Amino acid sequence: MTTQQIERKWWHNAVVYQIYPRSFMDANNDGIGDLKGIISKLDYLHQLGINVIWLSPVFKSPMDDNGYDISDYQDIAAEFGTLEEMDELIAAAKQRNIHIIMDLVVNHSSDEHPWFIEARKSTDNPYRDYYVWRKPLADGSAPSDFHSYFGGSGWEFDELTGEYYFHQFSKKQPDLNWENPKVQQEVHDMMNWWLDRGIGGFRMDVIDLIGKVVDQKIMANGPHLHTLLQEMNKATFGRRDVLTVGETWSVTPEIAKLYSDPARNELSMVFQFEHITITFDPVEGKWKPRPFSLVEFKNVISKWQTELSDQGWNSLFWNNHDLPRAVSKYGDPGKYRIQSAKMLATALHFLKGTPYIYQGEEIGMTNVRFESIEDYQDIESINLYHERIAAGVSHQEMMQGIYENGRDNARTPMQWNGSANGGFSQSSPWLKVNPNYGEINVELALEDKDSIFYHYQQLIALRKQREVMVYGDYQPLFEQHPQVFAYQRTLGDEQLVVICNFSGQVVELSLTDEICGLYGECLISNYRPVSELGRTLNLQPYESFVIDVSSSL
Ligand code: TEU
Ligand code: CA
Repeated sequence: MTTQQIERKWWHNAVVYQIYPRSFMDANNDGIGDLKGIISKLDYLHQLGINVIWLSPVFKSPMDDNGYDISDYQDIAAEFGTLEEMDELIAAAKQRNIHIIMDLVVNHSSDEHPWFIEARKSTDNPYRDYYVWRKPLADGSAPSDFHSYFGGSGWEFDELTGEYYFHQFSKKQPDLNWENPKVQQEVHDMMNWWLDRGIGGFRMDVIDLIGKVVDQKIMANGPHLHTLLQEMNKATFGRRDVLTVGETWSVTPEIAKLYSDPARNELSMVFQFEHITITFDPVEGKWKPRPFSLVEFKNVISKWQTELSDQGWNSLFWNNHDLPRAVSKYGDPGKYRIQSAKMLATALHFLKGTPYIYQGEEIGMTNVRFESIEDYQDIESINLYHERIAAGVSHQEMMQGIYENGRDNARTPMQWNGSANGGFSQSSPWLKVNPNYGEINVELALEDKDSIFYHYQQLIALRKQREVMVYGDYQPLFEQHPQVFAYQRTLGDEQLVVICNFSGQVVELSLTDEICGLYGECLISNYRPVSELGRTLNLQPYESFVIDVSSSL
C-alpha cells in the first residue's frame, strides 16, 4: 500500500494540543484549572491553528493520580466543572473546528468507583470479577513480587475478604479485569455515551496493559489485546470518523502496525516512547537520566518513520503531562531557549505523522526546580523519592532525577501573563507556578511577532497547505552526524529538505552531492531564510530551516 493509495483521514493532517486541565486556566480562582477556564482560552487555541484538543481526564475522581483514577466515567469532577460545561466546551470548540478527544482510563478505575466498592464487599459480589483478586500465598504474603509503577507491591491486601487485589499503579487504582465480558460491555457503553455527546475520539491510557494475564506475569501485549481492541472498535468508534490514539510504552514498529493498520480496524495511531526512553537508565529508569545522544535519537526516529511509511501511522511528540519539557530536555532553556524551541518544533512537525503539542510548549515553557520534595504533588515522584531514599539513594541524586524527568515539570500552571500566579489564577495554585513566568508567558509571546508561538502557528498552517509534509516519504540525511538532524520528504515531484542543528555550537556542515546545489523557497527558519544549499553550510547554534527544493530537482 503506497502513500498514494492509503485512504485519506482528517487526522492525517491534524495537529493536536494536549490540555492538562488542572494546570491550564482557573476561571473561578480556587487555584485549580477548570472547564470554564479552557472555554475562555479557545480563541487563543484557534489563533494557534490546532484542530484537536486532547483533554487529560476531567471525570469524577478522588484525584489520587490527578484524575487518572476515575470514580465515575460519565460525570465531571466538581473541581473541573459540570456535564453542562463539558457540553458547552464540546460545542464551543466545534464552532472553531476543534475536535475534543477524551482520555479513556480503563486499565484501572479508582478504588472509590461503585464497581470496586461493590466488588470488595464479598467474594461472591456480582462486581467481584470486575477486578483481579487472588488469595494470599501459604505464608500470607502477596501472590507475586510484582512492583507497582508508583512504588511498593502491586498487590494490596483487603482485610474484609482476606484476599489481595492487583494494581499496576497506585493502590487507589485497582486494575480492571478485561477477561470479564461485563467489563468490556460497561466500557463500550460508556464510550458510546461520550461519542453520542459529540467528542472527536479518545486517547487511551496504558492501553497495551488491558490484555494482561496476571498469573503468567504478562502485563503488556497480552494474547487477547488486539482482539479486545478490534471488538472495542466494532462496538464503539469504528462506525464513527474519530481519532483514537493509544498510549503504549511497550510498542515496537511491528506491533504498532497491528494497532494502526486501517485494515485491522483497531486504532488510528499509538504513542511510542523509544525516543524518550533512550534518555532513561536501562535499569534505574528515568530517575537516573542518561545523556541525550542525537545519533541514537535519529536511529530511533528513522526506524519509526521508515517502518510505518506504508502501513500504519505515527504520532509525533516531544513531551506530555508525564514527561519533562521539550526545550529543557532536548534544547537549551537558557541563552538559546527561543532558537532551540523553534528548532525542536521544526524537527518534529516536518516528520510524517500526527503532531502533538503539550500546553506551554508553544511558548517555550521550561522545567522547574523546587527546593524541597514538599513542593511536589506528583504521586509517582513523591512515592519513588521515599522508596529510593529508603533504598539508599542520596537526596541529591533523587532530586536530580526529579529535576530532569519528574512529571511535575510538565504540570506547573500555564503562564498566561506577568501578573500574580502567571495569570493562571487569582489565588495560590495547587502547584507552584514556575518563577520564570515573568519572562515566559503567552501575553509576551503574542506581542512578539518573532516568538515561538508564531513559529508553531506557521508550522500548523504549512501542514494544511503542503501534502508533501503529510504524505511525503521520509529519507534521512547525515545519519551519523553528532549535531545535525536532517532529512528529506518527497511526494511525487515535490521535495523538502529539513536541516536542524541540535547543538549550541556553530556547525560547519559539508553537504553531500545528494543535496548540494539544490535551491528553492525557504518555508520556515529560526535565524534567516536559507534558499540554496551550497557545498558547505555554517549553522548557527540550534539553527533550523526547511527548503522546498522541488523546482531544482
Ligand atoms: O502513564 C503511564 C506511565 O507509565 C507513566 O505514568 C509513568 O509516569 C511512566 O513512568 C512515565 O514516565 C499513564 C498516564 O499518562 C499517567 O499520567 C498515569 O499516571 C498512568 O498512566 C496511570 O493511569
Ligand atoms: Ca478552578
